[in-house]
Amino acid sequence: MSFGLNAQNTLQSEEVEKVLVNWPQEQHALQHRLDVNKQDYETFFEVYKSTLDSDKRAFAKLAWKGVLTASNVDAYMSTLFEKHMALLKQFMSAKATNPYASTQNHKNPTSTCYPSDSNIGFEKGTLSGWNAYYAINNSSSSFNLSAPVGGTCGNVTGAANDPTTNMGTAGTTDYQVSIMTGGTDPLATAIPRVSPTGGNYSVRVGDSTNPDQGVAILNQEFTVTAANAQFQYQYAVLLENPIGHTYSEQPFFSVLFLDQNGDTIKSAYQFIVASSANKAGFDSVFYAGNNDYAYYKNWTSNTVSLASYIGQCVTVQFEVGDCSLGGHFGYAYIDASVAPLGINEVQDNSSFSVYPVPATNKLNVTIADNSFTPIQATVYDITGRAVFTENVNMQKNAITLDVSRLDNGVYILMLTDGNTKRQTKFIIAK
Ligand SMILES: [Ca+2]
Ligand SMILES: [Ca+2]
Repeated sequence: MSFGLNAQNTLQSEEVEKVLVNWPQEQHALQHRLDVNKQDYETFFEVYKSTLDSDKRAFAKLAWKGVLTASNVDAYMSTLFEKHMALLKQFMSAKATNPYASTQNHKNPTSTCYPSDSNIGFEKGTLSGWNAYYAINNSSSSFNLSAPVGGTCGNVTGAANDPTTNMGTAGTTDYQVSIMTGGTDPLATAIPRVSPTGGNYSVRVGDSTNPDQGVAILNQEFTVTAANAQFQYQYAVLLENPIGHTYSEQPFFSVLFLDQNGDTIKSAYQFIVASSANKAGFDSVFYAGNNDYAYYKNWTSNTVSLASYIGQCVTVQFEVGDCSLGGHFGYAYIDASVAPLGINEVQDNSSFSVYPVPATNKLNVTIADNSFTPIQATVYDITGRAVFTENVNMQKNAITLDVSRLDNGVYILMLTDGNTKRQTKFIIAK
């Protein structure tokens, strides 16, 4: 940013206007200087919007008062630019420590890997099948949660080792993780506490203002099968908006899927912080307790394909945290469901050629990729039921399966070499 000198040494109003109008472009220079991608930059801009806006107002004020002159404005803007650069660097550094970038650090001790999903939509009216934990948010310039305490919830409503908390309604006590049976959120009354498409029960994860720095974690570890390979979760979230907190210090909502090694499945990862009212899908509501606003998103649904993890014990984990500095809350309502591996979800592996189409008694698959030597085949019907599994022996880059026992229809063939699984569809017509 450079100002042309003018005779009076004061800034001309049109020059000030030009800077204000160009302010976003000035900010974009930051993005390019640090080579930050657009999505990260937009998140940065949302999270630090209050600081960036306030700096813009301060500039305008000083310019109009004549404090900024042609001789000092370039130095002022340069200092401001450096300040914003430092903020952006801090943001990118914090991002590098969140679970999206780091692996193996989010697996909590769970007692049971269920052979299939268990009470996944809470329709038993309990937390049976689920584990709940409580942790402290110690994040500062990077993400840091204390070691979570807790474990299986069993047939009771409430998280293990949860502190007693107050949740909106005077005189009531609640848990870090609680079954919801109806009603609306006490603060954002537009939010039903049970998902409109989630049956009779949902769950609330997190707390209001007490205790401070609380992080609630709810998870389930289960074996992915063709019958539950499409995992759908629904959430409605409320995150108070603290001014002047860094990215990693803010209340957050996070959904993680962990593979059998505890590594984050990155394609399914979601992390949301309270940021600005401009955040897509969010509305704001006044929170009298802190004389500020909370941002909320009403029930939203996401579907995650776990088709590549069939046979693995995966963990689905919801985490909702207060801010790390103290009094700002975060909590969410959550529900979940599963559906069979859908025929439409199956991406035919590009290295496979399947013939004949349709097949009658024999199915042949040639495999163009030399790095994949299948040792086992499993055939699923369209409901996700495994019809048969058998060992296969690849000869001349091809396998042949006896499919004479199958009725007419569309099927999914899953081949594994012991490490990876690949899939394709085939049709039987006799
Ligand atoms: Ca439900
Ligand atoms: Ca709290």
